[in-house]
Amino acid sequence: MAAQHKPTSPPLLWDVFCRVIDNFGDIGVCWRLARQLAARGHSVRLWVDEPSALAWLAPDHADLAPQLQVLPWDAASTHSAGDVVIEAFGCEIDPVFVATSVVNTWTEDGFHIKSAPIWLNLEYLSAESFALRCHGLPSPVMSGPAKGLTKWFFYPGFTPQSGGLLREDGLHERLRAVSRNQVLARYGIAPMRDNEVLVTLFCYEPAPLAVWLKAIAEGKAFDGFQNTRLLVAHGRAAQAVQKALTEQPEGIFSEENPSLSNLNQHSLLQISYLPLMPQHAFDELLAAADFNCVRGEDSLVRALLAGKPLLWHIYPQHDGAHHAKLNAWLDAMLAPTQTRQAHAAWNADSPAPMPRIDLTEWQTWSAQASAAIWAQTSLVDRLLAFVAERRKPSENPQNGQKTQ
Ligand code: TRH
Repeated sequence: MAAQHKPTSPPLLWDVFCRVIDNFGDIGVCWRLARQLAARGHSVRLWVDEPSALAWLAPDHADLAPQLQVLPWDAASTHSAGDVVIEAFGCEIDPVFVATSVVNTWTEDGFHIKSAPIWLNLEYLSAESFALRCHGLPSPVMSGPAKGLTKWFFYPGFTPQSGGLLREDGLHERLRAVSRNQVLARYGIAPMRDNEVLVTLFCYEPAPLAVWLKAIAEGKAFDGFQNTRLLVAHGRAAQAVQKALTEQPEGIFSEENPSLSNLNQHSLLQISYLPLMPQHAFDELLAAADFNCVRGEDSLVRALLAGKPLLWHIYPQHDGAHHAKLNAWLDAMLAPTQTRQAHAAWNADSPAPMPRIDLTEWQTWSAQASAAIWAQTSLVDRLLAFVAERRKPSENPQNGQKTQ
């Protein structure tokens, strides 16, 4: 576990802007970031266009005000920027918000920028080489009300050269204290039986889902385990499972097991559908399980931190760019062959058989991948250091820059 860092800068006012495109990842990441900054003593304004998911994802969010305030995106037009402005995932804010906080100074040859907010674009998580190349690069603003200012690219990532991963202080201890049967009891689920594997499912619509459910129901999915307890996350994952149970692709069922529609009576596979839960409960669920199917961005990070075997359903992009992103991640994580094969099948565009999973080998890999992440500093540690560096007068290219 990496040493806990003390704040490297005095408390600052941070503006985090979040546009919810779809799913829960945009607000999920922004909320974790805002919360972790506030926990380090900073003041944070989270400007969000669609905050409804916070009601279940962070039911205590209102209790954290005034240090952490959740504000409507449009209300930013009546405010000016604090010390640091973060545009999450290139969400394009009105540059006037930043420009009105610029302090100019006059010399004989005109106005110069004396101080300005540090302006960052927090990018999507990727292990691809472009992300490492672009991490920390400046992007000068060439026109408009913010002309003369600089935006900085901040790329999260899996290596010490990247922007790191979000991880709050105290998480390691909290995850280690998780009791599996207590977690199950929260959702009214019976304790685990012997020789039963606990699997969580948070995914989009994986092409081999029906085939894999059949393999699980036949006790063929996990080496050495006959029985599976499957906990399905609310929303798209639950809909995908229900669809797989009712609309089967032809030819995948044998005569003895013609349909999956009565699976809950089947002794080898028990399915439970979970409610939407707060992020801290979601993290604990991942720590309690034997095998976590996660998706998108934030749940992938959480599964890595939990250190349990994980299978990633990457956010599918129309141009197929997600395949290169997936492979870059598998390379970065030094994934063994069976893990690569399973990820290739799980993320394929059409149904492909999933390999039988050797949980012992998979656990060895996951534990190593997790340890490599835990040995590094967190995203917030690196962000604070990055901002402190940019706030040094000599390091900030916009300081002293001539304005119109
Ligand atoms: O919801 P996602 O599919 O989000 C995705 C990704 O972020 C993707 O990169 C982005 O482009 C797309 O949205 C728009 O998966 P992700 O990233 O894992 O986010 C899920 C969040 O929801 C995460 O913070 C965990 C949280 N969560 C809970 O807290 N409780 C729950 O019950 C569930 C199901 C999720």
